[in-house]
Amino acid sequence: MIFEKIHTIPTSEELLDKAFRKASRARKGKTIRSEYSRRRAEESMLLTAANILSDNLANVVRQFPSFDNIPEFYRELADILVGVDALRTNIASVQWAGEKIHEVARLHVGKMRHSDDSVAVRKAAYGRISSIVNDVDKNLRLLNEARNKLRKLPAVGMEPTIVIAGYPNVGKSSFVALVSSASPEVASYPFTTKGLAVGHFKVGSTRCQIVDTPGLLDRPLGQRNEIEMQAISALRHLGDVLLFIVDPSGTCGYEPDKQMRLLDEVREHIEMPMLVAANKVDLLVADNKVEPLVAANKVGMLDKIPGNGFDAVMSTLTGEGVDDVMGRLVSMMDMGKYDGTIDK
Ligand SMILES: Nc1nc2c(ncn2[C@@H]2O[C@H](COP(=O)(O)OP(=O)(O)OP(=O)(O)O)[C@@H](O)[C@H]2O)c(=O)[nH]1
Ligand SMILES: [Mg+2]
Repeated sequence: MIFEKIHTIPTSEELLDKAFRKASRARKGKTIRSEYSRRRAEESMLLTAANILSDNLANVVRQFPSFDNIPEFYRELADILVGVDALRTNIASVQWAGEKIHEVARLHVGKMRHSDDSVAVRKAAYGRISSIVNDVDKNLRLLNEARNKLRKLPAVGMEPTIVIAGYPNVGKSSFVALVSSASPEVASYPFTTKGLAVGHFKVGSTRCQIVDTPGLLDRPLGQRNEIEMQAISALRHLGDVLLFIVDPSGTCGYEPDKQMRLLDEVREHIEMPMLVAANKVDLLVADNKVEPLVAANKVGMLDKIPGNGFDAVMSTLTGEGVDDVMGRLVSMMDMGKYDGTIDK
């Protein structure tokens, strides 16, 4: 994954400590017999510190990929999570600091030649350099925060892909955990899943992926939070087919009507083959003591869904209907026969 390689970004204090410590060590080895040798020692101390600092700052800059050349999906996620423009500004400040340090060091080496107190000149240079580095401390910290968020993004491949969507708490992660190598957190509260997770399964010898997304609420794009936006981004860029899960029992905490409105909205904006599955039918069966399909009908939702209503009915608790849903998704991708193989 493109953001995985970014190392922890040091603070200005860490950078300065390291550079000045190394420079002092280099200085200690030198014997001072004359003013000339003192000046040479001070000069090399200053240049050592400046080189270490500018190398380290350049290294921070180099680690971030060029956001113009990365896949659209990752660029959009980076924008959602940290803001690509803000990231660029921070990177530019750090780059500027590295260049400025070189300039200050060169200037003071020149000054030393015309001064009879090379130690004082070196100290003045250290002061200027410290303040340049301290000035970008906030940028370095922001970049480190960005780095921590970006590196958590899953590696997404080019394999055939199923993306899951639905309201919070309807059983999306439960489904992914059943059919793939991923083991996302499952819990009885909304927005358990806060980012994207990718699991794998196999059809014949072909590796496929399934993307678990955070829950979406039925609300305008502008009101969506960072967590929801990740799901939208996955829907827009990743999937070959979309599994939309509905919880007609309402135990997810959201009325079926609201879930249906979200389904309409997704249909409107996402152009992808879609399968709509009603989950948690075990609850409906338990309540109404009827067969699952009849139970789904009883909720009176089939006629609210454009087209033919639910395409499938399942329970990710009992496992009932899950293979059927996967079988259909796989055939929608023209992949051959689904046999339930999980790819580790
Ligand atoms: N009775 C019943 N409960 C289920 C079923 N599937 C999931 N649950 C429960 O519903 C709750 C939510 O499940 P998750 O898989 O975490 O739901 P999610 O859609 O990933 O939720 P978010 O990540 O918060 O959007 C958990 O308490 C599950 O145990 C089901 O088929 N039947
Ligand atoms: Mg989840």
